[in-house]
Amino acid sequence: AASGRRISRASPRAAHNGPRMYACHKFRSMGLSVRVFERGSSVGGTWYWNRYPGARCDLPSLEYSYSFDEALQQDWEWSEVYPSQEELERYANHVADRFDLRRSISFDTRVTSATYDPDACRWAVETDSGARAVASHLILATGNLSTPQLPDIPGVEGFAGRTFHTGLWPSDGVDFSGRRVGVIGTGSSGVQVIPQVARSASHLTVFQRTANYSIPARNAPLEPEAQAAHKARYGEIRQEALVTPFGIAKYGSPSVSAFEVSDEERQRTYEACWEMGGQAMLFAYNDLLKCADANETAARFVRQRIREKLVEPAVADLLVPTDHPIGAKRLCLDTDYYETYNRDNVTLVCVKQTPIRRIDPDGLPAGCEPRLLTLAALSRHPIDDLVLATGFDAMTGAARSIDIRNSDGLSLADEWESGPRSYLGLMVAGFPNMYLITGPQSPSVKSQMILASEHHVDIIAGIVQTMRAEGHRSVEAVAEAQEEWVGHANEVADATLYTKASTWYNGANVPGKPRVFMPYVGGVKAYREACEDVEHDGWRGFRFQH
Ligand code: NA7
Repeated sequence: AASGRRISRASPRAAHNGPRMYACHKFRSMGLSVRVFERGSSVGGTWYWNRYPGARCDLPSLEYSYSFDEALQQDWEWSEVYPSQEELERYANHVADRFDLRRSISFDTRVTSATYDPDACRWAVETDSGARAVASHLILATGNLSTPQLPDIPGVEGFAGRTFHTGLWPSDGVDFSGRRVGVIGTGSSGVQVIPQVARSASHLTVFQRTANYSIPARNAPLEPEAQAAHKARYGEIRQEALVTPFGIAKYGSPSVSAFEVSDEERQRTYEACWEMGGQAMLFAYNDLLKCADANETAARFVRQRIREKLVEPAVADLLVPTDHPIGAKRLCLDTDYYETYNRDNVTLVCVKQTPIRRIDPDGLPAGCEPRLLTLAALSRHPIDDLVLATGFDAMTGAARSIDIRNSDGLSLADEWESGPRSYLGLMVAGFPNMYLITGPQSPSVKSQMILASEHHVDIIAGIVQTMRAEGHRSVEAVAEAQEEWVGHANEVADATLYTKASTWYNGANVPGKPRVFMPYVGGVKAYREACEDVEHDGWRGFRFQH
């Protein structure tokens, strides 16, 4: 049992490993010399760090996996419809071994700085282990949800008990038996960890700021016949995924508005989506994330279903989300989340109107006058262990934490001070030979991450091939092309309901972070077409130099 990782605002950065492993494989196969720096002690990235009980991907296993190697996708057998952290970590280790990737990876190594030398057209990279590297191409595969965010609550670092952030979970697990545990945060991580902790803790107190919509995941064993049928047409299904809005074949591309059908038909559709579980609800109609009235039809349905799960109406009043459109915050998938609040060892404390002002070392979150609502009519609870399910400095946190400087001495952190700007989420004007994987203004977190990462690695490989063939030493995004793309990405986002909630998509969860909507939400299909056009136009918007 872990004694608890010391959590501080300078805690290590986690990063998503998917793109780095494929990049390593791809670039080595092109005859390039590759060096990967990895903060963790092994592969897995997100699935190495987020090992809290209940951690599970909210996309189907057969889709959330590499497509680059047909033998790999045929050989690997998934055991469940939605992959657990443990299975994803095993998969990552399998891929690392199968493609002999470890020899190119320096583990336990954090990149501290990268400086561009314009004469040599090279990046000089330094790390906290003293290892250095010089590279013609620098790829920031630093992840979108890789910098754990501590809540902005005084005292959180001085808490005398054990503190755990879901995104930095101890590798040897945590035993909560007989402990009084507090969880802050009810996003995807909180919704997954809360039912698990409730089972072993003597008492669990959940501090909720914003009630979220959560849908039953309906995870189940993956039947061998279903897996075989999927694999028989794996290639086709991958292609189908690429022409859907979010790169997920399972949910298809809705073509009908919520108001093009009768009330009865819409109700039947929502019932079917609820029974199917997962993210299906958001893909029922094509205007659910564009039209507030359409969205409300789905939101109303889900609110009612949530209410039905709760024994105590007063608890339901707090858990039913009312202040944002469904899907504007990442839709959560759960197993027994709401049912957990029917347990008599669980207390829900709403801290929206009365935020936690301070955490005392002895574990009494002070300052809030909580409306304690519980079946057991419990009052305030001392806490032995604190679980922070408080999310991440998303999409830019990891890249901005590295001291990356271009030839003018300008840092990427300064360049992005008023919000990130990039060309296609792939390059930043003024930073030659430096590439992003699933960067801001690309579909990234609004798509299936593994396919999105492979797509970006393939594009970078195409750029590098062009440079080799034509004898170029540097490539850079053209500032005007970047501005045009950022303008388009903002326009697309403004036409949706995503901007109607405070989320990590728009930086609202990090005090002082500029409010810029970061992912591209024009859809995977449109994005891929835009990238293809750019390539067919001789890499329009990229400037190559000898
Ligand atoms: P999220 O979705 O950012 O959730 C963080 C949660 O922590 C959310 O409920 C926040 O409330 C809450 N929070 C943050 N700070 C505080 C304070 N000071 N007081 C109370 N509550 C607080 O992170 P997750 O790790 O759950 O999920 C991130 C993504 O990973 C997810 O979307 C999936 O894509 C996978 P808020 O909503 O801001 O009011």
